Amino acid sequence: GGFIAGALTRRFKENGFTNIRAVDIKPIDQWYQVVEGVESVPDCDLQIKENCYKVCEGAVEIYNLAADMGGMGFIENNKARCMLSVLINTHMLMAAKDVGKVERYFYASSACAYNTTLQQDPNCSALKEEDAYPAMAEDGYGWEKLFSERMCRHYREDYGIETRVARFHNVYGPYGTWDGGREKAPAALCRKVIIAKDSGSNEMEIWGDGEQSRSFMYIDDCLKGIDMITHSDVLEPLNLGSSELVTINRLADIAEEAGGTKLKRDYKLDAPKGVRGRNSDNTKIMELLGWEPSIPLTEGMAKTYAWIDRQSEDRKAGKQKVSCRTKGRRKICGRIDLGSYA
Ligand code: GKE
Repeated sequence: GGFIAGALTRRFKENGFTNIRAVDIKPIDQWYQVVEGVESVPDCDLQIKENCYKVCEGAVEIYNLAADMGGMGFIENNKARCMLSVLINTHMLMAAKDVGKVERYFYASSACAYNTTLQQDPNCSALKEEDAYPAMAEDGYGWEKLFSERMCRHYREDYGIETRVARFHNVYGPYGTWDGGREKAPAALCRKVIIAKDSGSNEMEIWGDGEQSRSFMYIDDCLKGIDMITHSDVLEPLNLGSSELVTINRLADIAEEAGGTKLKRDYKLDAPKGVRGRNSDNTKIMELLGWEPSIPLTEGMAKTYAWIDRQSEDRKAGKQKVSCRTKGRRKICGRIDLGSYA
């Protein structure tokens, strides 16, 4: 029901796979994408162990992209809540071992697992996989990701669950969260340009001084990377990110170019900023898989901007559902009646 998993579900369906089950805590009307012919299981909180056992029964491949997370605006203000995703990751591995017929188990880790002391300069050297240790991960969210990576390794060593792990670097694209507080910078800046144009305010707020740097990976590269890593023999966590480093000011330029405008910038220095500089070193994925994410940021942002612009128009016309935000109620999903979902 989320951004990346929804896109992955669609990709697998289009590739002709069957017996696909998509699971999310959100009610179905808040799913980013509902794919015809796929068993969709809404209202299913995977922090609850019984739910993991229900949805993993008989599974041959498991892709665990479930997490209570978001952009810097969310994870900086919900550190304890982000760590509770360890319940999802623990229960999903237990279920994979006890009730799955798992040949591959993919776990979505994050660049937030990297040592933050290496990310204090916008001209930072790109992060290599070994830079996660000695550990000093992003508070809350990053430490949970690092812990769950290690749990994946030990479930492979001790129980033979063939786990594979990718560290995502800021994934963006159509169908991603674009407002409501969990959005990341690419979607946020597109939205701000659209609103500035709409309202005639001619101004956009940017968190920080805009000189902080990142790389941003388009969703299609992310999907290809997940498929390749899951079906590879790469046992250790692998970077899955673009190596195109840009400042947030440059990202804002690209959002303005997509909107055909130029705005005054209002820098909010006390807003959530995360690390000063972060980029993906793709030496290892190139060496081991002969591929790296390569969709240019200008190309991905043009598609993302156009999609958010349509969503914004739909909402103004009263067509758009509420911004995708989990209401936060924890529920046990009912007995899965395959007939009713299939
Ligand atoms: N979200 C957001 N919204 N960020 C903004 C905005 C805005 O309106 N304006 C400027 N920024 C700046 C932030 O201050 C931060 O320095 C940079 O853009 C990127 O913020 P982000 O996209 O929210 O998230 P980060 O890359 O810092 O961290 C994210 O990294 C991912 C993995 O690379 C995490 O929040 C997770 O989503 C994930 O681990």
